[in-house]
Amino acid sequence: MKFVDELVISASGGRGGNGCMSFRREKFLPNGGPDGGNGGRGGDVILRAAANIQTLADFERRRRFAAGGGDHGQGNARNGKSGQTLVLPVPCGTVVYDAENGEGLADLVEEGDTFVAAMGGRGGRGNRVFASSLRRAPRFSERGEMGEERALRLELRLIADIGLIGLPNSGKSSILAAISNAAPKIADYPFTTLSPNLGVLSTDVDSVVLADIPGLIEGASEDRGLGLSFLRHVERTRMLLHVLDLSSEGADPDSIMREFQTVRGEMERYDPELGTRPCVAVGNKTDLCFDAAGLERELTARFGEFGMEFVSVSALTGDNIPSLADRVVAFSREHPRPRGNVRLFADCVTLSAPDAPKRRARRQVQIVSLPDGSFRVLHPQMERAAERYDLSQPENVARFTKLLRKYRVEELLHAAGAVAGSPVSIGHAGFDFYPDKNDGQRS
Ligand SMILES: Nc1nc2c(ncn2[C@@H]2O[C@H](COP(=O)(O)OP(=O)(O)OP(=O)(O)O)[C@@H](O)[C@H]2O)c(=O)[nH]1
Ligand SMILES: [Mg+2]
Repeated sequence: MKFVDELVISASGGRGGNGCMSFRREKFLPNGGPDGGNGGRGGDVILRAAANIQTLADFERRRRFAAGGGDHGQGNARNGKSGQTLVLPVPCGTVVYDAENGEGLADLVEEGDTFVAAMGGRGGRGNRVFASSLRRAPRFSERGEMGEERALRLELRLIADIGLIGLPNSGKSSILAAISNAAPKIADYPFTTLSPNLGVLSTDVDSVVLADIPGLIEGASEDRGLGLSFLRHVERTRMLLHVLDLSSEGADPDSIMREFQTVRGEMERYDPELGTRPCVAVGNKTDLCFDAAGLERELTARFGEFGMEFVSVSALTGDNIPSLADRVVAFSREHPRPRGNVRLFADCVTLSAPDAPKRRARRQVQIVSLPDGSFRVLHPQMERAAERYDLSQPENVARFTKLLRKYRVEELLHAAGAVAGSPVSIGHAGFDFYPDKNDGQRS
């Protein structure tokens, strides 16, 4: 399957169902009480990390996702059903950003990690709820809220313990195949690997995940070859295996060290932190070497000067592969993956925690005067109210007016220069400003 590791999707939560205005009507009960039910909550769009997915390719075909709307409330006190939640599986290691401002929102690392991409709207309340001893026959109900709408940028950063890096054709994929369960494509030309491969090396007790990425060449930081972007998939590893071809023509310790420095330089240009990551140099293709033992001795000494270990293997014959595998497993055991704090952003939520609307904070009303002489009232609560209150019902107009008074919108509009007849908008609702009557009147 095609490997895709970055894209933008849009998610919209379902609309809440409308509350119902209705009164009980029965044969011998002509003036029954209010019995309009509540609208159902709109469904959420949810991203959930799944271990069996390796790429974001599924999102290439479809990028817009909408959860189901809530059903409307009905008479006879019947509440509407909640809208269907839409769960979108993503690979482990998916980082979620707000596509508009670039803010990091969530990092879905472990299987089952969940993020609410777009919350469904609340259902409107039916008139039954508004009945009280003073108001026996409320003739109004609320409309459902719109669901949240968001554009999200998804970026995959694979989660692996060990990363394989090196020049093209050095044998990274061959080593991955030799020590793990992976069966990547292997061929004797550069850039055989075009997208990362993951492999699992299992032991009796634990398992180690290795990531093999496309080869790096000199100038990768100027986008030569396949560039450096695949390095993001080894950023989260805890150790690197730097694979070196010991058999290339004229290979001697000097040229091998130069090759090592080239790849390392490119990598550090991408992220200097990768240069400090524990790293084992792996000389490959010993079967083709004339004096493998001599080369090994010399390179062990040279890498030793850097404080690095050197291991030589042949991925083809399997020579010394078991000891490389042991080395990898031992490292992984000594440096277990930190749980919990590996996430880039902490606020992943799980579905089991009820996601109470978090948008309750009271904010100040802001009035914006527009060039066409109209005014816009900015205030989350009032905008939502304008959406909820079905203003074709006169009692709702009265309730809304009360809210305008509470927030002293009339005074604020005055101060902003509104005069009688100035058009005013709040959310989707439009009014003309008539300060002397009530606070505003629906146009
Ligand atoms: N003789 C010999 N050939 C090897 C050995 N390891 C790999 N090869 C060969 O070297 C070639 C390149 O191997 P790959 O594993 O595809 O190399 P790679 O580093 O993944 O290459 P890219 O994906 O292009 O970066 C293939 O033809 C392999 O069969 C080895 O130990 N001995
Ligand atoms: Mg390869």
